[in-house]
Amino acid sequence: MRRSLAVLATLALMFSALALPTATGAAPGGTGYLIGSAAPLSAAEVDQLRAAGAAVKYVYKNFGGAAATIPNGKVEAVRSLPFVMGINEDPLRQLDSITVEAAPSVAALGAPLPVTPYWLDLIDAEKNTTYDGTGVWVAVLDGGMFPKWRDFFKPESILAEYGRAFEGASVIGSQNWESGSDPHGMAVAGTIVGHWFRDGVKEGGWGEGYVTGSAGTYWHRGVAEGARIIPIQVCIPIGCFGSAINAAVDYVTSLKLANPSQPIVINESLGGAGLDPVEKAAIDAAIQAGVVMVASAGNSGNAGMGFPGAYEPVISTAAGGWIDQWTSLPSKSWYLGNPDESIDEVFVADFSSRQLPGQYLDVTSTGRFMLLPYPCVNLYKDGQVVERTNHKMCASKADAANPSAAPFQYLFMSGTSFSAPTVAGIVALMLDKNPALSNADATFGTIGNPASWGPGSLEELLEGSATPIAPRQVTVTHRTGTPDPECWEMGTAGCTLEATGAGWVYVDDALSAVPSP
Ligand SMILES: [Ca+2]
Ligand SMILES: [Ca+2]
Repeated sequence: MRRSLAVLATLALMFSALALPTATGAAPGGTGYLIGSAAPLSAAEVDQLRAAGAAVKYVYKNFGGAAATIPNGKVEAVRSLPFVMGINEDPLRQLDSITVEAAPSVAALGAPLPVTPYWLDLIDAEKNTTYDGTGVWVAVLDGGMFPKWRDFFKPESILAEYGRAFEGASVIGSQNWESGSDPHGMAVAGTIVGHWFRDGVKEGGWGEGYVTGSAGTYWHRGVAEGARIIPIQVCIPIGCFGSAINAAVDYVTSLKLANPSQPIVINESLGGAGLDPVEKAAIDAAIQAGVVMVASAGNSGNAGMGFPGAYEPVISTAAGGWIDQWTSLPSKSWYLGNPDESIDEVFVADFSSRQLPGQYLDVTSTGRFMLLPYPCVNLYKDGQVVERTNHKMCASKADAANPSAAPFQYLFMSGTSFSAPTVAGIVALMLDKNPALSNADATFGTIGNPASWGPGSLEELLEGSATPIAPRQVTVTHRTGTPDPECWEMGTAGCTLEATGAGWVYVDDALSAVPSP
């Protein structure tokens, strides 16, 4: 099954800037499928799949199932094999960012930003000076990174030796995580471990002026700067195939089983409709092995959540922001503003997916207008593309030596794509305090009965620490300066659905909830 075409159209526009490292496309004469089985397949069973006509791409190691391209006339032969429990088209997930807001490449070391970005203040990151995620690995299943990722990240933040790329069952060609499909994965990683930020109008995209007030290269903090990112590419410009995501989850599960005392988090800032049986088997194996999985709720508002976020053993994240966003237009200085220490400073974004029956929305965190690495995409101003950068090179930043490189390196990003890594970062802090925490004790139930699913103990600690967000209607400011009405969980039409889960996650409260080991 294929996912939302409307989202695909947007992504096609966004991602047209980006050259794939190799040609990709559907395999001739076949469609990608996920093939379910009760247990990991034996070599003899894989041989039977091949004899039945399946071009097997992945045989999953830690749970039952395989991914393959199968010609239309052979599907029934594969389905009828005695060990095959089910067969479904490879589901296509989409990244949960929404269109971009350009801000000001990065080079040498810089000073820290003069003050904390608002969104870290909004989650009370400043109240924790004890834990930074040291010792925790966060696998970012996303679009990979651009070759110049070292311009943005401290080298020790990225576990390059564990970086991998997995492509969908029906995709021809091989990917390389360092030649990623889009900058989304870098923005997600930057949320967690921080990034270098070069504040300058030349590279700053839309509008004039500086975020900081003066040009320069600054260190832009992340939620868990001691954590280390495992960059894993599972997405290509049209989306993220379930077969590739499952292969990545299987890979991370193997890492965990080989290093049982190593705390590992998976972040999936992506989603789509439905939960495939092989996907559930992959997630269950990972979580039972002690990997903590965090996912975006989705950006579909009242249309409801995406999976895997809606599956209860996964920690799902809604997105909110700061009520004072963009109030200092045309200056971007609001970004370094100082929110009051109150839950009333928070609003819930209208795009953030609401919880529908059979879905589990857990917590809310920042996912609105976060300044993150996002080079080489089309840029928007007031809703319109103002400059296409798809003729520009993405391999290096724009300077005198690289005049044809795309000048725009940072964007104000929004989406549950960024509330998920905010929470993944907070989970990394919790695991820094107590590496034994996990959701391995979650209730996994059966796929067709969401009532049979239950959260694990780490999720319960996180939710128990969250601060409820009262139903409310507020008018905030959009980046264009126009009023932006927002409402959630009220009687008002369009605002009735569950939007916040257990509430807003504060770093200090989440850490206080963690028992010492
Ligand atoms: Ca604060
Ligand atoms: Ca959950």
